[in-house]
Amino acid sequence: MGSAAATPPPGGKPTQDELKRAAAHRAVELVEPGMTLGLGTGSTAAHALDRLGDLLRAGALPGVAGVPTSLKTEAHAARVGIPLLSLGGGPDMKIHLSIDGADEVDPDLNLVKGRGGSLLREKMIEGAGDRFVVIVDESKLVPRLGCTGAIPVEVVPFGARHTLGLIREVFDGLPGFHARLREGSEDAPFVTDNGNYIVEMFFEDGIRGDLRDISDRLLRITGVVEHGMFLRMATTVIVANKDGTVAVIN
Ligand code: ABF
Repeated sequence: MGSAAATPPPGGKPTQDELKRAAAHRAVELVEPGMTLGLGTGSTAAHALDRLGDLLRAGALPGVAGVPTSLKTEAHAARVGIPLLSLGGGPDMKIHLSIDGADEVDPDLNLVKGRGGSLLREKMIEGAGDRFVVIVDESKLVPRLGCTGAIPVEVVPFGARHTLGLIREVFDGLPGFHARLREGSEDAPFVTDNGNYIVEMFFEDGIRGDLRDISDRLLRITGVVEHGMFLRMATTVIVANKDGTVAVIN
């Protein structure tokens, strides 16, 4: 299957969306007939869904089905004709390959994911599969996690401001740290597909601390469900670069 390299318009550099599409198409080349896929969320993953839909409609990938990481992806997959399965949907159900975007990728292939609010289902599905392929354009590459924005943390709605206070207490000593509840519409908190809230943790100039230790300390806070640091979970990262090349990093 030919992949759509990030072909620039005549005389111009490829747009970020063309880069996202190139990375997504390269990932879809890894899909084989009969595979059950983890279907990611976000604009980069959306290109993978569209490509999969095209191939399925052309009869190229018989038996392929997907487990969506969000309600938005569920609707998109249904729209393009990707058969849907649910996680744990059968006694021998297994996920062969997940394809998803990310907000940040550090040099050790640790990820920030979930600024779109889907981190819990993403981490459950992508952690369950044999292979997790991350698709990004080069703007997502960072020296440290937290450089370009928040680390999202999913918390239960009950006592959410109390949980926010506990998170602040635990991490206040870290350089440039602050945290807030993510706002949704009408001054109400943002609500995830699972009915939970999101605390956004910010670290000025990125996290200068041990990521595994921060993860462990977060997950020990009662009221915290999960966070958006995906540590050493990616098996492959596909990066579409502005020069038109697509790098596959394993
Ligand atoms: C999703 O993709 C989320 O985990 C992440 O926040 C988002 C990145 O979105 P985009 O591909 O639109 O940059 O997987």
